Amino acid sequence: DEIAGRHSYAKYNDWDKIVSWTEKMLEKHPEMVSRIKIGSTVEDNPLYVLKIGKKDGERKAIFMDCGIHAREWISPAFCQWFVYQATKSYGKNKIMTKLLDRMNFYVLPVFNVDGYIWSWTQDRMWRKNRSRNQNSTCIGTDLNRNFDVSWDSSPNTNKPCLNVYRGPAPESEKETKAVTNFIRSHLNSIKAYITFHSYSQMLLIPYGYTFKLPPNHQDLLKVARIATDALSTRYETRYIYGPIASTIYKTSGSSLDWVYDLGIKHTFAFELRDKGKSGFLLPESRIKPTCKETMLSVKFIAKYILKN
Ligand code: ING
Ligand code: ZN
Repeated sequence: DEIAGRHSYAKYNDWDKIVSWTEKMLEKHPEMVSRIKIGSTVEDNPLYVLKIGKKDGERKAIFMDCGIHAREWISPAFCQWFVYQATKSYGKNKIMTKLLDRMNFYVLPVFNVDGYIWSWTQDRMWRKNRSRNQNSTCIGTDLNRNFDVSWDSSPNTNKPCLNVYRGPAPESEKETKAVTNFIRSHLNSIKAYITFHSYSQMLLIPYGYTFKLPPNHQDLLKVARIATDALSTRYETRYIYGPIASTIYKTSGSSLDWVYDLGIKHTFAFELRDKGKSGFLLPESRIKPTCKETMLSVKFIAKYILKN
């Protein structure tokens, strides 16, 4: 409405604006966009995945999620930008046309909806979801420690008051369950998984729960190298890349490791801008540049997936 202002790709948009934006995308591109409700949150908000691409027949697909952590606002901004650019450049940009003719993108623009709302209304630095914990007044589970992969193996994730609390059990959270059910039921088509975080300027590959390297490490490393090279061509933004454990820190129960061990052998996590100057409070003036350079990287990964 007038007072609250309109959706903008150059601004951070609250949850209500993102929901109406999904509706606008459906109306604008009915032949290319569909919206799938994959579940709901603790506070009964819908979890929407946008499916982008041709609707007939089964195609290779890439699953992307944004906003698993509430305060990382640049991440949902990128998912919105991706859907906008992809649909807008279909039939105009050769590469995007080819990608959308031959594959589908499943885009979850906000994974942690309740947390995202909380970061807008109560606590800008909120990270976790908003579920109640037994025997504790502290709220929330870190959804990126809640996946059923080496769950609870790092000792610092077992207390409800911690920012990286793993939850009471693997997939205990409705948000995690919705995503894992969706990915499990689309295992035939999903060939790659990309998850977007901020901040640090990194492109991460498996594993986080171990220093061991996966069998296709060399391939993943090569893709990450070329993808970060592509990203830097636009504004010379420097990204480092490598396995989660040795590049950022050891983690257990992350979505990336879980998807990888499920059998989807191309999984990537972006830590978007910046390197700490503004951190989670990345100014709105940086949204478009960040999205534009990241798009180059994601397009490269998609081309690679299509070929291989
Ligand atoms: N960083 C991520 C975190 O969950 C990460 C790093 C990404 C770990 C992907 C495992 C997998 O801690 C932030 N900033 O959230
Ligand atoms: Zn994060």
